[in-house]
Amino acid sequence: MYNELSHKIAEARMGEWTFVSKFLGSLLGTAVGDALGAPFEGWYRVGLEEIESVTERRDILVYTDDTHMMIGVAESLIRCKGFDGEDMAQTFVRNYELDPFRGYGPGPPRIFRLIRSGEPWDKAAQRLYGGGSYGNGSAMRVAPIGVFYHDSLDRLGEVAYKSSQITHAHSLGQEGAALQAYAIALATNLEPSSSFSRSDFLAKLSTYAKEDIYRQRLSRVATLLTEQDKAKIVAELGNGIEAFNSVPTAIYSFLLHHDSFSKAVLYAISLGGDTDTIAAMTGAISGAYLGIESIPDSWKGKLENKPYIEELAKKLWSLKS
Ligand code: AR6
Ligand code: MG
Repeated sequence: MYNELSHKIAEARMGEWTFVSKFLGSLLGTAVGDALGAPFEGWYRVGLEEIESVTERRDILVYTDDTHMMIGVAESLIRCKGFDGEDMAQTFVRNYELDPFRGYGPGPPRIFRLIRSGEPWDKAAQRLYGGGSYGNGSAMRVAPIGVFYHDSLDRLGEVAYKSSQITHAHSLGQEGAALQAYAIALATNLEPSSSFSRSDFLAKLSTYAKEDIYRQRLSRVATLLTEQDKAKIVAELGNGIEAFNSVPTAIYSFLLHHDSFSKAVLYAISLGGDTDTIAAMTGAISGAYLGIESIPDSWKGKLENKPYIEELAKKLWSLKS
């Protein structure tokens, strides 16, 4: 299978290679952003030199639950050749049980136990936080859905909501996942060498958003693109663990530095707070736009489990071609 895949990729025409590169960029972009941001989770703000020196001193860039769950999303999409809620839920449970110490938020392990004891995959998450979680846990893992459904935006929305339903049933958690997936799909569809209109990008996302808090934050993203003061960015867009306090911030970080993967991801981390997740989501959008070549070799080369994540991205792509 893998040889066949390598052959197919080698034969891909120029235009197709761009898509392979974007699938790789978004999945590895998630993992690199997550691993780079992880040491700074909970910091108030982070200096750029600090991030670079800590990263240089590390031999392996170890990822956290963000990437661990993103891998589960990709595995299930590949196995089922598209979304299957039951399979994705069981994949999350299996992966968690094999490797539980990845820094999971408090909610998902409780849901995995409910599912393990027979609770249906689309019901278990409603039992948490009186109506479901609005944490960013379903948005942080959504890159495989964003790239896989980039050519079918209605289906993308439906799948993003359902995939969120497994662990994050609150409408704000679900919409956070759908907006992040939609931003990745839009970035996948853009030609990286040509300039694009940031206001068009935001207008498309705003039309897609139904919840007031997302519409309001997305409208602030446009005006804040000229703002230098990081305290103001955090005050207006957030840097927290809630989806509405982090998805707009990731979209902002991407748009602010749309021509550079490293600048976008370093900026996201510099804002402090939920650094691994905001950087993972920024990396997913930036990698989907700029492709795998935009991620510095010094980061890619040290990423834990890189060959496996690459294999998943290539398999996802090959299902589309
Ligand atoms: N009401 C009040 N607080 C809530 C609600 C709610 N409806 N929903 C979420 N929270 P959780 P995650 C708060 O547990 O989203 C890792 O570090 C509550 O404080 O569903 O998977 C990753 O790197 C809850 O504990 O987990 C991410 O940063 C918190 O949001 C993060 O965890 C997280 O929601 C992902 O966490
Ligand atoms: Mg986090």
